[in-house]
Amino acid sequence: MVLSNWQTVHKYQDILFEKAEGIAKITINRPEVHNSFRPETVSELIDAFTRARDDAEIGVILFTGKGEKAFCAGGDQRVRGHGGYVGDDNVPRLNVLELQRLIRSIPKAVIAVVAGYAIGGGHVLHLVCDLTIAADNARFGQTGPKVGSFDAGYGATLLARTIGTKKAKEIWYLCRQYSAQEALDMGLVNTVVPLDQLEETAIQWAKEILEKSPIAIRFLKMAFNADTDGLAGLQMLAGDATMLYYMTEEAREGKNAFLEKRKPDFSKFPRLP
Ligand code: S0N
Repeated sequence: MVLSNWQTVHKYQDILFEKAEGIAKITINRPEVHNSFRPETVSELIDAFTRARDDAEIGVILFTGKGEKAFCAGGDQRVRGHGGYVGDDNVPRLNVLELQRLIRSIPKAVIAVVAGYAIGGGHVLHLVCDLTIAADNARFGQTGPKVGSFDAGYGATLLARTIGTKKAKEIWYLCRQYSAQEALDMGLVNTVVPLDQLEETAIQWAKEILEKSPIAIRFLKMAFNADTDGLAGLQMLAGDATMLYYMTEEAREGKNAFLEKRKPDFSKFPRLP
């Protein structure tokens, strides 16, 4: 099923942000450079993902690239300067790291929808998404050591967690490209579909997730983060536990007692095993 009722949520220069039926679609719209990102692209992505996170109507986010040739070819090498990628403000930065953290911390499923190249920093962007649906023309790989860069954060460590350390080292040390089928075989993507079925498959997966309990999905995602992200991951999981606690009578008793200037009575709440 392809949705025909996508509505533009917000207009940007480098990206598209649409939504329909509980699904957000965020698209890098720079096909002329294989959807590589400059600092402004990343700032817009951060803004769109933040809006999608805060929109209670949205339960699943699809992240994709315009056209069939590339999901994203990483940082725009034309603006790589001394110490980072240089935007209109002339400040070098690596703000894509902030975007990686944001995608992981959004308590909703984020699905990378990959046609063509997912290379360099673009490969890391699909990696940090919860799921990846690949078209049969997708190509995966890292280029860092070949082009004078590296992502030793999630780019290396989460890759090792995902496909194993030996394979992750091969990908980074040799800078080869891998087909969609090879990516599937190594557990780097969830499924491979014909290119012309990419979007409809993504929507089908999104709709299946939307039928599930949002709090269950939220806690599962945060538990996966807690496993990989140490105290920062635990903080996200704990934050969600607090959110749930605020919804209980027991937590409300504490707040109400304070506001009513009385001693809280927690005796009526069970101490379950
Ligand atoms: C993807 C490749 C293999 C495709 O090859 P193909 O099919 O032959 O197409 P091309 O003719 O090469 O490309 C089509 C047009 O697109 C332009 N283009 C492609 N990629 C980029 C890019 N990354 N930047 C700018 N332009 C790009 C081509 O130039 C061409 O345009 P025209 O026709 O006008 O010449 C091939 O394109 C390829 O190898 N691309 C480069 C891939 C790459 O090396 N990416 C950068 C890797 N590094 C990062 O992504 C950095 C990430 C990052 O920010 C970071 C984060 C954390 C820590 C560190 C870093 C860090 O700085 O590394």
